Amino acid sequence: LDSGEEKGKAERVFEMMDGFLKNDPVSLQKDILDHVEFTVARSRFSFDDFEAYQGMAHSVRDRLIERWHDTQQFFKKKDPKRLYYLSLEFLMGRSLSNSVINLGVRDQYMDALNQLGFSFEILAEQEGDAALGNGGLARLSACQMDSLATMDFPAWGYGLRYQFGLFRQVILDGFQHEQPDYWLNFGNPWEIERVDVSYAVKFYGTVEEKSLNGMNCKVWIPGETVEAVAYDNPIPGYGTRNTINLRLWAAKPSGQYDMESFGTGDYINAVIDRQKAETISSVLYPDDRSYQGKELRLKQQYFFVSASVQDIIRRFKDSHSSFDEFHEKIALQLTDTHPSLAIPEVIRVLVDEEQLSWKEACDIACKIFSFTTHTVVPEGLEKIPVDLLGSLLPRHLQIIYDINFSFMEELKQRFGLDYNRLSRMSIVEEGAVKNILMANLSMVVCHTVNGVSRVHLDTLKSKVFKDFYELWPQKFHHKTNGVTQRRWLVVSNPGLCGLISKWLGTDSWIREVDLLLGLREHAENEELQHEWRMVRRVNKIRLVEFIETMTGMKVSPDAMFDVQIKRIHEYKRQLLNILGIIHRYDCIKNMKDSERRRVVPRVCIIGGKAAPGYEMAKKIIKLCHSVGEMINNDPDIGDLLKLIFIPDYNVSVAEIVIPGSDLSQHISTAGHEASGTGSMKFLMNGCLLLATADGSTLEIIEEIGEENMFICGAKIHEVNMMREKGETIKMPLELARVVRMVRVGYFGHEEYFKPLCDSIESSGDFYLLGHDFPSYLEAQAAADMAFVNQKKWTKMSILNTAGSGKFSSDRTIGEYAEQTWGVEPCRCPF
Ligand code: T68
Repeated sequence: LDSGEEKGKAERVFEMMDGFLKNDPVSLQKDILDHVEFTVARSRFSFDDFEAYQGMAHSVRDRLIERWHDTQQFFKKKDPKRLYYLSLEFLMGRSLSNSVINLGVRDQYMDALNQLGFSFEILAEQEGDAALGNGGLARLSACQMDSLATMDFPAWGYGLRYQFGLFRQVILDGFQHEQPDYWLNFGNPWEIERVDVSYAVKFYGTVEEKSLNGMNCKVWIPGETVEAVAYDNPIPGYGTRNTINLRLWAAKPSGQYDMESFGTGDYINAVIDRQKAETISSVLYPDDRSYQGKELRLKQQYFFVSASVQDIIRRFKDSHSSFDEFHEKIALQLTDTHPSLAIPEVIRVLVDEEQLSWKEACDIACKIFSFTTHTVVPEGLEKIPVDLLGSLLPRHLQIIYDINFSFMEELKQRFGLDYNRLSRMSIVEEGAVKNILMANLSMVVCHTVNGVSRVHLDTLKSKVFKDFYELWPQKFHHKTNGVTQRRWLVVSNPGLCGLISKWLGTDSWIREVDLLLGLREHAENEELQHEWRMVRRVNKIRLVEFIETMTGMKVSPDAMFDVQIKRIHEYKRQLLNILGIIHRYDCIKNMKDSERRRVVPRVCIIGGKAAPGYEMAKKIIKLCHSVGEMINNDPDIGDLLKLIFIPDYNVSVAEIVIPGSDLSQHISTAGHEASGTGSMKFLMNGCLLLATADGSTLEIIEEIGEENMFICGAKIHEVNMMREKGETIKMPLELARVVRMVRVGYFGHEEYFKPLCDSIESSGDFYLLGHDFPSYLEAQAAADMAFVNQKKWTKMSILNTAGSGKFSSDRTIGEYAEQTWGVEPCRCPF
C-alpha cells in the first residue's frame, strides 16, 4: 500500500469499517439484538440471560475480529521479527469481561445492557471457563499472551484445542471425583474455526533413503495422517488496537483418501476408524508434574508442534524466497519441554523438505529456539521411551540421534573421555528402558534456557542442569514470572481498581504498573485506609455469598479470611495448613471463656484439584472435609473457626476468592516451588502473605519487606543441609498431638488417613512438616496479632498492592522480548 492511491483506498476501507462497528450504546444494542436474532436464533423480543450473553459475546467478537484483522495486516506489511509462543496448555478462564475492558468498551456495553434490562455482571457469569491447562504454567501462558498483546509485540500463541479441558472436580462425601469438562457444548464465541487453515500431520511408518539430484535424502513414508484444523482466538491488548492470535489446533480425520481401507468394502468401519483421529485433541492430561511416557500424550505433543511449525514456515515463505533471514524473523519459545519436538521437526522440514544442509538447518534451530523450564526436581523432566518415539516418529528419532552424536563429539573434544559426564549429559538415557531426555535435547539446541525466578535459576545451575551450566554458562538466565494486572485487578476487583486510580489520579497504572508505587505515600492516610477497608469488605461479602452458594455454609465477613488455593500437592503442604487448623481448633476447645474472647475469628478456605491418580493428594482433600465437618458443626466453636473447601477451583473461582481474602498461604517446602504466581495475584489485591522463603516469595520479600509479610519455615540451604545429613528432627509436641488425633480416628477414616500420618512420622518427613510446624504456628500467631490492629493491617495491605508492580507479566515479557527473543513492539495505528 505504498502508492498514494492505494493508501487512500485503505483509509476509505478503515473509515467504512469504523462506520460499520460503532461503539455507542445504541449501536451496541442493535448489534446485540441482531446477534440474538440471527446468530443465536432467538426472538429479539424474548430471550434469557444466557441468550443475551451469547448475543453480547458475538457482538464483542465482531469487534475483536475487526482489530485482529487490522493487526495481522499490519504485521504482514511491516514484517517484523515475530515471536511464536508454543505451549501445550493455556488457562484462559472467561473472556467476556476481559475483552470489553481491553477493547475499552465496558462502560458502553453496561449502558447498552442496562437499557435492554440486563445486568452486565449477570451476563458475564453465564460464561464457562476455558480450562485448557492444569495450573501455574498454563495460567502463566494466558497472562503472558495478555502482556504480549498489550505491549504490541508481534506474537502468536500456539496450542491444542482440547475438546475436554481440565476435569471438573465434584466432591461426594468429602472425596474428589472427576467429571469431563464439556466446555464446548454450548458453543464458543471466542474462537474462529478456520477450515481453510489445516495441515496434514504424519505418524508412524518408515524412513527410506532416496537419491535426489545426486544427493542422498531421507524420505519419511507415514503410516497414518491426521488433519490439524486451526481455531483462532483473538487476544486483545489493553489501550492499543493490537489484537494478537492464539491459534489452537484440533484433530480431524485426514482428507487424504486411504484407498485401501475404503476400497475393501468395509465402508462403515473405515469411516469409524478415521474418526478416531479426533481423539488426539480430545482430552487434556490432568497431571501437572509427572510424565508417564504415554503414546497419546506424545501424539498430542507432535501433532500440535508439527501443525505449528508448518504454519510458521508457510507464513515465512509467503514473503521470503530463501531461508537466509529465517532466524532474523522468527523466535520460537518453548513453554517447558512439552513442545520440544519442535526442534527435530524444524530440522526435518528444513533438511528433508526444503533441502537445506544438515549444518544450515542446525544453525537455524540453534538461533531460533529458547526454552523456559518450570520445574525444580529432576524427576519432573520429560523422558520419552526410545521405542515409543521410534515407532511414532521414526525420522525424528534419527535426527535426535544425529544431534546427540555431534554433541557427544563436542563434549569429548572439550572434556576428553569422561564417560560419566557423557552419560549424564547425553540426550539418550541408557538403561533397561532407553529414553530420550527432552530437557537435554532442549538444553543442547536452544540458545537460552530461562528459569522462572531467581532462586529457580540457582537450582538449575547448581543441581538440575549443573553439567550444562559448566559447559554453557551464558545460556542460563531467569525471568521472574508475573501476572497480568488487567485480569487480576481490573477485571476481578473493579472496586479496588477504581480506588487506586482515584488516589493515583490516573488509570495509567493499568499499562504502566510501576505507578502503583505512588500508593506508598498514602499508605497511612486515614481516608484512603477507610475506603480501602470498605472496598475489601464489599469483596468479602461477595465471597461470603459465593461460599454459601457453593457449599451451603454461612460465614461471617468479620472473620479473617485465610486462603490457600492451588493444585493439591504434598510439596505445597496443604497438609501443614490443615494440621495447623486442627491445632487451632484443639487450642480453642481447651480455652477458658476469657481467653476465647481474644481469639481472632478465622474462615480458613482451601481449594484445588488433585491429579486423578495422585492418592496422597486425594487423601488431603478428604482430610480437609472431615476436619471441616467436625469444626463447622461444633456449636462450642461457632464463628471462631470455620474450614471451607471450595470445590472445582478454577480461574473464575480465583477471581472471586482472591479479592475477598485477607491472608493467603504459600507454604511449599523451600526449594520445591519454581516460582509460584498465585502469591502475586493476592499481593496485587492487597492480601497479606504467609509464606515460606521459596520461589518468587524471596523476590516478593525484597519488594515488600519482610515486616509486611509472615515468613516461616526452613530456608532452602537449611532444607538442603538437613536432607544431605539425613537429619531426623524430633517431632514437635504440638504436631505429634494433632497427627495423633488424625491417627486415632478423631476425624474418622483412620485407615484411609494412615499414609498421611506415616508420611510425617515414619517415612522420613520428606516435606519437613515437623521442622516447619513451630515457625508456621508463630507466623499464624503474628498474623492474628496484626489483624487485631486494623490500621496496621490496612497499611500493610496498601503497601502490598503498591509494591506488586515487579510481579506484572508486562515486566516479564519486556525482559523476554529484549534479552531472549529480540523482538520489538509493532503497534498497529488506531
Ligand atoms: C508451575 N508448573 C510451577 N507445571 O510449579 C510453578 N507440568 O512454581 C510456576 O510458578 C509455574 O509453573 C509457572 O512458571 C506447572 O504448572 C505444569 O502445569 C505441568 C503440566 C504438565 C506437565 C508438567
